[in-house]
Amino acid sequence: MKKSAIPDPFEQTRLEKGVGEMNEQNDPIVMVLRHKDVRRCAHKWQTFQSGAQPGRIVIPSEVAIRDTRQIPFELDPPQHGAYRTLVEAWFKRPLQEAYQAQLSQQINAIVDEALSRDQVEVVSEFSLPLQSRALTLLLNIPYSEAATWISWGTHVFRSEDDPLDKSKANILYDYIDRQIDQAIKNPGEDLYSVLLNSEIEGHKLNREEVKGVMILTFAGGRDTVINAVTNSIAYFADHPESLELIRKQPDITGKAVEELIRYFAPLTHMGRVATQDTQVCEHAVKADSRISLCWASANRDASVFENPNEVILDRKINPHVSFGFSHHNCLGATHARQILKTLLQVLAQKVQSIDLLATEDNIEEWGNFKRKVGYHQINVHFNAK
Ligand code: EMZ
Repeated sequence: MKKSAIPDPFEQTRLEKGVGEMNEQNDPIVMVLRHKDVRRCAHKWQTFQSGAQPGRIVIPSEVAIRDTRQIPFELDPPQHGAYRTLVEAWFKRPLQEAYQAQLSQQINAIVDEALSRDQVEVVSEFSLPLQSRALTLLLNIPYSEAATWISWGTHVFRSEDDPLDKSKANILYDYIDRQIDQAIKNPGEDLYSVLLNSEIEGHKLNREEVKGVMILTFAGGRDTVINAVTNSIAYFADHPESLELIRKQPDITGKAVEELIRYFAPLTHMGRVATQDTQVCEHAVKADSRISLCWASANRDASVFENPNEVILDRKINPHVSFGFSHHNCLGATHARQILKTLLQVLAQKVQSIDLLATEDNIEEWGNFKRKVGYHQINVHFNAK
């Protein structure tokens, strides 16, 4: 098996039962594994809600480390729709030419720097700075601010030996509080100021609501984007012919991005809380217990994807659920897609091949399932074209 491969640990259970089981912080979870069921349950917000206690739909649950409701992520219709509509246009800005030009400049600079070095540790020296710098565009704030975020490391709620680190969460919370204070004093064109000035159902967004959107923006697109970028580098290291293919057929870049995201599934699953006794695949789900929508498993469902464990860069039909499904589909997806598209273009243009020197896999454990989601560390050498 190639080093960059991401195996599917759910296959057998998905075929045999359709659901897996796990327990996390004394709170059992029924994992929904089939593509059809994942999409169906994502739709049924009356039965499987997002608006439970803040932090509970995240796995591992963050109820012990935060109270602020992330918006619009931890809301259900119809409230969800009102907030979503409010922020949607802002999060579509990555479609603008000027945004794309700046992003391309940033990614060119990171790749140039990587090419100039003997060795690069991709997670901390490539993907993390790339993600943080790109986030300055999404927030529309000065580039220099990225240095602070880089110093936080790859996850804002987790540290190396603590999967739920309250002191780390507080660093983000205090930081956002200070930024909101500044935006109140000196309003600008940044996301904080825009939110503080927005109205919903006749009232100005309050501080807690602004925080809710900002925390989601920082947390939701961090380890996910870092994993997607890192896994892409590993993939191209193992598959120089794929880089060649994109070089020769740049038109497939969009499809290639979708396929890599399907295969990587940077976020393994997301929870929901049952509002009533119900069932999934004839498996009982009790009121107030959790299910998980397992995007990673649904993406390998052979009844939907031919050769699901292969990366087929120009895959024609690709209804993957890596960005979730239904009304809660990822708000940051436009930004994430643009990052990956630009990365692929720049790599194809400037990089001949990538040597894998050393890797340490990041393996998640969910009950009996062990899933590789990315790397703790991966050292490579980039060879210029
Ligand atoms: C939450 C979540 C959102 C959570 C789409 O995912 O991402 C996780 O990484 C965070 O820990 O708080 O934002």
